[in-house]
Amino acid sequence: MKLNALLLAALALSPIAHANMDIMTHHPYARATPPNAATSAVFVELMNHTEQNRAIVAASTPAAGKVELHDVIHDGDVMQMRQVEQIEIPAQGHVSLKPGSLHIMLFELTKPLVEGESIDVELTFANGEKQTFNAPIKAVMKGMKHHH
Ligand SMILES: [Cu+2]
Repeated sequence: MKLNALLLAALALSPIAHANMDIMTHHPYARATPPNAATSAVFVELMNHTEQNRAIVAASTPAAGKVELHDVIHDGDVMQMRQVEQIEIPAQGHVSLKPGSLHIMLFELTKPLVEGESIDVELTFANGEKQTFNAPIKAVMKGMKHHH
């Protein structure tokens, strides 16, 4: 705890670190798509280095005409996606957007997502702040796992 407090104090005193490291994005990627696909998804780990709970309320990307925040609910053996109003990141905590769970859903893709390229994704937070990260496009297992 003492070390943490010192570290926080050091961060707070550093204007550069403080300005840029409120929410850190780790291991972002977008799912590569076949040529005619209209949808894809973006996954990322988000770390909240502030003392306030934060929430993503919207996302956008030039690669898609429409973007929604989604979760996956398990109804017996069936996994269904549903839209969520926001994705919360607890103070000093983290949330993982990953296949079979929370994700950023892309609709109306403007072009196929080709492995090796990347897309910019802008997040809008409940407090009005915006943050952009770059997500490399990766080929991952087709669709989400519906069977176990
Ligand atoms: Cu979805």
